[in-house]
Amino acid sequence: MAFSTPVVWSPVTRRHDPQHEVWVGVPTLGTEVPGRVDAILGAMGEREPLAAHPYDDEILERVHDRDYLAYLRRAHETWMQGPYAEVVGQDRVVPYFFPTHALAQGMPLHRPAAPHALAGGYCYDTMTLVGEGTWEAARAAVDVALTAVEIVADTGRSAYALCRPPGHHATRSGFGGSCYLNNAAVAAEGLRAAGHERVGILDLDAHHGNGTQAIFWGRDDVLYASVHVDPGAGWFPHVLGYADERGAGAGEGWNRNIPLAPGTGDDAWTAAVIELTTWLHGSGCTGLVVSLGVDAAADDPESPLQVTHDGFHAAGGIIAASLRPTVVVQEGGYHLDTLGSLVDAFLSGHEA
Ligand code: SP5
Ligand code: ZN
Repeated sequence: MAFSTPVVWSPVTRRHDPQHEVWVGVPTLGTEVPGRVDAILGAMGEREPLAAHPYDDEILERVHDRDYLAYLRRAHETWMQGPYAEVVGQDRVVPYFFPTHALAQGMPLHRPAAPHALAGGYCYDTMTLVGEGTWEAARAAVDVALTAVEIVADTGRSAYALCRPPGHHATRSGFGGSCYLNNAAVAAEGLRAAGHERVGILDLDAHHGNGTQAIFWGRDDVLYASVHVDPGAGWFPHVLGYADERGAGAGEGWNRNIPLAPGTGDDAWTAAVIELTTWLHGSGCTGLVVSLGVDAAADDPESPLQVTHDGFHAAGGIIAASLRPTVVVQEGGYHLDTLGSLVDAFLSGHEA
């Protein structure tokens, strides 16, 4: 092994324990569990684990609206002032009312007074519950990402941010898809602040990173490129992630999506990784953030893609050969038995 990637983590990320995801109206067992942290740490071998340092909100506020951050920081406390735990046994924030365009029809809406109505203005699905330690864990994951950025800026070599909860579905002002704060977007802004004028984000998670795409949609200084399962085949995030989404305004042409059919395996997936990496490199990016979800793996319960350990190993190598330094940020990946070895496969390919 030529190089051993530093692994940045925080024990505070274990404090988010959503227990359930409400899917089609029914509480199902949560998939984005605290044990994911330990499954990954346990597979890191000789790599050095480093505890995250605390950072202020300066970079975080470049990514998320202040109003959103203020809401999320207090969301669980506010919820617990309502009667929900007592009346129905619900001690986690779950929206039930969504002020969509179909409701508003262009009229100005008032801010809802009730916490159970307020939640739907920020959370766009019913699967992303906010509990006691959610804010602390999500905020710690941001520190994990920023510490990895600092290592990359100091050493010029790659670092791995073991972020949890994941982030790529979080928009400037909203959460969903098990994501609250967009760690990869924060890492990209961190690289910009460290002097990289143009940064690429390569999203390998099985699901399209609609939040990251939204954050940089109108910008030409952070490019977003994603390979994922085709939302048009019925997969989350359903309404975004199509190939015709190319950005707008200054961002026009600086967003790329490659949706793949369910069942797609290593060959077509790694070909997409090559295409997107080549595009980011050719577009003048000098720093890279990889949104490393490993839920595209064949055995993952949340996606129908069929990528293997060899595929992730190859992706790590493709990226290392083309565009460095890289901040690797953990996103999804839900099969606890293989989660760690899939991350190890990517990092080993990146180090070779
Ligand atoms: C970061 C990430 O990978 N987020 C994935 C969000 C996709 N979730 C959609 C879940 C669809 C239904 N799954 C049923 C699970 C039952 N517990
Ligand atoms: Zn995913």
